Amino acid sequence: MNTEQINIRDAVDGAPGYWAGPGLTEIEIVELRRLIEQRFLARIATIAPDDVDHFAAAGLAQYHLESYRIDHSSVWPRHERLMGQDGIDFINQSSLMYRLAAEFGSAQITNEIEGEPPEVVWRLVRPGQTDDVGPLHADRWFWDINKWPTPDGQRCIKVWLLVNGDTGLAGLRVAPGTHRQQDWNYTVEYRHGLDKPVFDEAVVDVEPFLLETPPGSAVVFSYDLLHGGAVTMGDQCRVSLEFTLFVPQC
Ligand SMILES: O=C(O)CCC(=O)C(=O)O
Ligand SMILES: [Fe+2]
Repeated sequence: MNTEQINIRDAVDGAPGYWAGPGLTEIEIVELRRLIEQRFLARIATIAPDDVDHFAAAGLAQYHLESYRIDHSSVWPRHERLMGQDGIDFINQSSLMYRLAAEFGSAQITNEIEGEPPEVVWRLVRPGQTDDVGPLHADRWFWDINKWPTPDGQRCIKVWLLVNGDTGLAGLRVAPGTHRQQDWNYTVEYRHGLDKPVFDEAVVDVEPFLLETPPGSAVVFSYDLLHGGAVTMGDQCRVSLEFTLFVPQC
């Protein structure tokens, strides 16, 4: 489904449940890559100071060739993949945020816990690593399970951005239209400090597909849409960014 022709709000609230298209300009994406790499190398410097040069030379795209030097899953829990204030300011001033605020009325980056400062999370998905992606889910499930509140008159939508990766070989899978059906069965499991939904996509009649997202692409989607990461194919890491927005209720 080509959603690029429709405006973002109509696609998210309409039949597809998502919009995919150009999100950031080339100049913006270069700057975003730099901001993420800075965070990435700062973390490496604290846990493997002698290896920083190897990781710096490989860069984010070739991180998988050096990741044997560290314990990937313990080094990169969610709280170690947060953008700093400079990254949040950058997103807030981006062309995409202006467009979203104009289309939805207002758009405010939030945290997954009300009252906390805004959060923007980046993600590294290495080629061929099935453990680097999670199962299909709707983001609303996390809020339902954890009883996170939404301010009166507001609702959540999600923004996902591709920073690096091979188009058609890496990125996000979506199941169009699934935001209209909200009675999915999932179980809850405590993992990485959080109650998380566990869903078996093999037992339901949905056909998620990988979106074609060149770097700089944005996917904006309903909090009820079933989606998930795709295992990275090709020979470079997928780097993406995601954040939740509070926007006015329809
Ligand atoms: O990028 C991924 O692998 C999953 C992203 C996701 O679930 C989200 O952005 O809500
Ligand atoms: Fe998600």
